[in-house]
Amino acid sequence: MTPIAWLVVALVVVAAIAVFLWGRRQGRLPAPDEPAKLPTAGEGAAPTAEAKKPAELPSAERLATQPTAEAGAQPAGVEAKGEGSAERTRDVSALKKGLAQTRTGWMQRLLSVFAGRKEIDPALLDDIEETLLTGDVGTATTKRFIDGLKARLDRKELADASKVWDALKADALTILDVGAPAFGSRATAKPFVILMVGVNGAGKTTTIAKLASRYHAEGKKVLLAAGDTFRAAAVAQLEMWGQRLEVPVHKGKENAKPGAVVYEAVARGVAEGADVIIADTAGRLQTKAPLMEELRKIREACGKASPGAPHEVLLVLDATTGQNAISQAREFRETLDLTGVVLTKLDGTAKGGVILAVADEFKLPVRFVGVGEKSEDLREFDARDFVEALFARDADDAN
Ligand SMILES: Nc1nc2c(ncn2[C@@H]2O[C@H](COP(=O)(O)OP(=O)(O)O)[C@@H](O)[C@H]2O)c(=O)[nH]1
Ligand SMILES: [Mg+2]
Repeated sequence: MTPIAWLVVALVVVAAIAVFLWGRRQGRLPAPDEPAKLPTAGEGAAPTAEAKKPAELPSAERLATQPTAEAGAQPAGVEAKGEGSAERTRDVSALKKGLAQTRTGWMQRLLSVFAGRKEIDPALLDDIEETLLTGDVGTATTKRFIDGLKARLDRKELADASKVWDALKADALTILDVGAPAFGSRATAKPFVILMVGVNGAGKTTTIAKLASRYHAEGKKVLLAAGDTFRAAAVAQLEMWGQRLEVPVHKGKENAKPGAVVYEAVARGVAEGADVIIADTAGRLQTKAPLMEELRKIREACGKASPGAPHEVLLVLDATTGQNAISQAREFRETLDLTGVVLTKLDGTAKGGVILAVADEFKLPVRFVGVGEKSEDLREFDARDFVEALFARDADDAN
């Protein structure tokens, strides 16, 4: 070859490498500011082009590959993201937006307890205690925070008020990181079966749609089970989402029992080679049958259709219901072997402290938090990101 031909070949190779690197960089860019909004039940059934396109979501693969956090070890996801990584910064700032009400409401109030205080006077702990209680943290968890502060004071570990703030933040992280195996650590099962439970209006169906959208965008074969058979509207709502997300929904014949519908759905998923099956359930029954009994049957039906299923049983709790969420968790946990909690509508509360109470009282891992109605507003829970976002002060934002 002539020198000119060599030069042309070299230029082509350099250009190809540049295009490849540019493409990879594009793939890593954050989702656009205004991504597709998930359809709501009231929006009519006609699928729109916008809704058909799955919203850009963080990788569901990450759910399955996160390292298992052992009790007392670093919170899940720390190794996956790395200290100060761009991904962590992005997650924290998105969470801050979602937690805006809590941050400007309850957390601002907590921060104001410290304003102008350098010394630690006896009234400081009283003020902190009162503020924690107003944020839905609950009496037991508030006591745990205050006892922790007192013990540090006795050990003379807290030189000034700012150290008290840091101690609260550290204790919040300890409470939220319950040391459970990462979500999806059993996602190697095929099909991976998720059972969604919770009272009516908590956000089960919306969360299912958000999760389905996430897995679908990852190229996973998803099947939804319409296990909330007691309200025709509930089945219709799930079907509408299925249409919009282009994900099949298995529904039963009229008057079919929810256990039977979920059994059929899981069996169908096995036969069709589905990767993920997400089952919706009722939150309240019009019949005399007790809800918990029905849910137990649904759970058993999953295992009959696919041994080992369900791999995750997620309790969906509405953060705006405060201490009610705690009594719901207590009730559901008595009957069902829950594997985690989804806390929805954190964007709709100025308190937000209930998340600490749930994690502390039940030692149940929070798997996802809902901070809005768009698909990317379902955020995979990371205790460190969450605490950073919650305890961020304006001064921290300047960093
Ligand atoms: N703002 C906000 N609304 C939510 C969130 N999650 C669910 N919702 C809304 O809560 C309402 C009830 O949700 P739905 O999924 O039907 O509850 P279900 O009865 O448990 O299935 C719907 O209007 C949802 O759009 C969230 O994270 N933030
Ligand atoms: Mg529903």
